[in-house]
Amino acid sequence: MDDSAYHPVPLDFERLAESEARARSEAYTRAMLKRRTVRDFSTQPVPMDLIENAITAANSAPSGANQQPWTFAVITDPALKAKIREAAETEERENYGRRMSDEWKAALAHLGTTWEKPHLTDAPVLIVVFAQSYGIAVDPAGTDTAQIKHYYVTESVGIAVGMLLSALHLAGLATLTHTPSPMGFLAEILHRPPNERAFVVIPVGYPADGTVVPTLTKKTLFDVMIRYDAAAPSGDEQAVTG
Ligand code: IYR
Repeated sequence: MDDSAYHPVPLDFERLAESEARARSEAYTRAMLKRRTVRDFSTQPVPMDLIENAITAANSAPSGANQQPWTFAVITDPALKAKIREAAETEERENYGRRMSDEWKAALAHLGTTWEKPHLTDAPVLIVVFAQSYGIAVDPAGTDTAQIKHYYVTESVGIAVGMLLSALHLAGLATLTHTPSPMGFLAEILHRPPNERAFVVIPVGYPADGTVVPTLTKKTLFDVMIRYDAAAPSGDEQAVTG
């Protein structure tokens, strides 16, 4: 290890009383269980500081080698939103009409999605998250650039997007995680550099009046969590079996 690069500082950590930890944990879980993906947005604008705060939270996400390989493009310009909608719908018309298998369309049927994407123009804000496949270093004179290898880009950006969705939800905003496919048009329309590829489009705003959402259930904790505890001492009446 190159020790000259390692300059640790004391951890700023607040150990919570268990009761406080439990209260916060339950409040967070309760709030997150109310998150729903929304597809019908009001055109009402949202305060930009809420968007900035959420992106600041997302930008604190852990990432491979702390390279933070992401860019959050925040679009409020109606003309740009219209361009994105048109390009997304062109791709999605192909997807729903030809490219998606019957099996895929059957898997989506309960969500009620179609090729039409009015949320791309109705939502007051679109956040397009770009993943930086590699970094670009510019020399001090600003004349030369070099490519910097990035690590665990997909994992890092996925974690940051999860934190972004959580932060936006807790700020009282509705979101949609939209992945038009292919997404190449986004880098083009938004003039992103060659190291960036679109990862997801997130319309953000308030639900339109009368918004409905699909009936969905989530897997239970017992479906998704497997415990590996040490076996209880033999003869212990309290042994956990399930
Ligand atoms: N990208 C398309 C189709 C789609 C695919 C999945 I997997 C979804 O969970 C939802 C939609 C669209 O946005 O309509």
